[in-house]
Amino acid sequence: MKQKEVEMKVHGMHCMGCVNKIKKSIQDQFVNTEVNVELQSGTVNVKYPDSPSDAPVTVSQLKGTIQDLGFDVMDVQLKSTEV
Ligand SMILES: [Cu+2]
Repeated sequence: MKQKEVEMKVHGMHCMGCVNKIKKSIQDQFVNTEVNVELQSGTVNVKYPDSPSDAPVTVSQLKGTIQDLGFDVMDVQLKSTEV
């Protein structure tokens, strides 16, 4: 199965409250995603299946979701992996 992985540098996260807010918001909107947030480095990592049958997740949507919560997205990396 193909999987896509988006890694973003996010500025403005200060505590676990911020972390959970981002996690919950992404997972509420995109059902098949796995979200990992590292507070120390400000890294948000999102993994999702790269299959046409699932509702597509786009990088700009992910970015928008985080920005709508009031955080800055500085750097975005998109990777494709086989799992
Ligand atoms: Cu916080």
